[in-house]
Amino acid sequence: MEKKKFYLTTPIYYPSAEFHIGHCYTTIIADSIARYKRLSGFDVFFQTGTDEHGQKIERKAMDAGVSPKEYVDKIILNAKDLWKSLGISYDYFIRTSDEDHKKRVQEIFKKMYDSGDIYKSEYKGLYCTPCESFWTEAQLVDGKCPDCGRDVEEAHEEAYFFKLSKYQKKLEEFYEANPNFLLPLSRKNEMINNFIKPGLDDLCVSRTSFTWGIPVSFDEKHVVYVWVDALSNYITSLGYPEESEMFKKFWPADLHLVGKEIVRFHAIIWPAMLMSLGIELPKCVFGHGWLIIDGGKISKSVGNYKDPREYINEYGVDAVRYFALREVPFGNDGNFSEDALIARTNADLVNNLGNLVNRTIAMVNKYFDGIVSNPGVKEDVDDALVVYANELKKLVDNKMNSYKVNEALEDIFELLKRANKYIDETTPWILAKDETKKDRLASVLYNLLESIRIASVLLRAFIPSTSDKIFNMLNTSKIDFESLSFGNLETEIKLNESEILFNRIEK
Ligand code: ME8
Repeated sequence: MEKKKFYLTTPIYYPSAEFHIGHCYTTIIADSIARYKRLSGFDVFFQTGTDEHGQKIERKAMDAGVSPKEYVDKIILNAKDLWKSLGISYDYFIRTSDEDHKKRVQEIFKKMYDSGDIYKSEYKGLYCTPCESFWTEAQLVDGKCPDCGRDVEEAHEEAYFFKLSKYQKKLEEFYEANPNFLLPLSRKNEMINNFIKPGLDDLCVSRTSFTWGIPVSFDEKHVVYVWVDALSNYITSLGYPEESEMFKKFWPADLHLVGKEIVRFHAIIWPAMLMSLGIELPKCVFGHGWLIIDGGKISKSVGNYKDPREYINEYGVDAVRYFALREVPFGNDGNFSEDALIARTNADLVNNLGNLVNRTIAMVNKYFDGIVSNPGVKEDVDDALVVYANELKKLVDNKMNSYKVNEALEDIFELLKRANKYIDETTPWILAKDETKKDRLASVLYNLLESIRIASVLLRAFIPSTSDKIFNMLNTSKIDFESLSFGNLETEIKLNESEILFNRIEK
């Protein structure tokens, strides 16, 4: 049977400065969803990349005394290294400076022009350069850009426009018919009530004031508006507008994961562009909240952050991944601090997971020379553990299907909590004193190992290197989704040396 496909994307980030923990946040979550989908049998295409054009980057490069391409190349090299150190398993990294992307964007622009959805006129308005966004007077907050709070500049120039207004009604109908297109639901209401219903203005989609961009193929003094260039990445990477196998197989995207500040582009402009091109819309846009430092958004331009690799080096990759995935209810804003990361690591990874694994393995070594067996001596107290472990796959699958990543992790850690409690309830060290209880003792330890294994199989999506270490200690090959029912751990095998998974972090 052919596997079901799953195509998911992160935003393509601006390589205007080095990436920070906020970029890691989206990318780690996307990575975990990609890993989870692969684990549960999907054929996954996971894409990330960089959004390289526009005046902001042109200016930064000029300030640094290098060409825009040289400027971004260096940042991208570093970003790829960061993704490597975080274990990001992307299938494709798109750069908007790629030649085939540029050619395809030109074709997309031309298609919309030929169909009459793009026309030439003159633009007058207020432009926020850092955000690459035009605003109307009414949208400003205290006279400043509503997204970043900085000054806007008056701009007017000959420009091409996209007939966004034409798609207002169609967008409303689309939202009506696809209630789960934009998640969480609070963002959908905001889009519909604050943006779509009040009316959509046509969108200025070309610029003549700078050159670092993709030229309009039939009018070369214009470059394509950076958001049209950027949004197109989700289809140019698949070969669109060519008739490619990749496009046929993976489009429409199943999930565009984005931060809440760019939901507007993904929930209005992008769908309207796709309607204009006559191709299907993505299945879901998820607009997550922000990581906040000291009450403010982490920001490249404010510079209130460290290189994320410092956290990885200090606390380990899985501590950083786990924090990003678990700390903040997905969709909400949440605080990032090293104290919070330390507290989370100590409570969950050191206490619940690490101690459980090391204690259990130590007991199997001590009482059975490391040999696993399952004589099957049951008691009522086992039920709370075994029944839950068997249900866990379904629980996690439900949570992951609605992208409640932090709740999926909570459910997995509930199994580990129960296993810790089970040690207190069954007191293996007391069973060990009574020779007649030997089979019961072996059964108790088997139940613990099996709970650890089941949790670790699911944790492969989230903290993969920790799962690998655990599988190695358990000396098991039962690590896939199909093995997720209680009783699959091999018996009569010897455990490997145990290693400490997480050290308690002292501040
Ligand atoms: O917007 N908390 O690029 P960008 C959580 N190029 N997520 C954060 C964050 C924070 N504090 N800061 C950044 C762009 N992010 C465009 C996108 S897509 C066609 C074009 C994440 O470099 C979050 O995903 O400004 C946010 O949407 C994205 O980085 C913005 O990255």
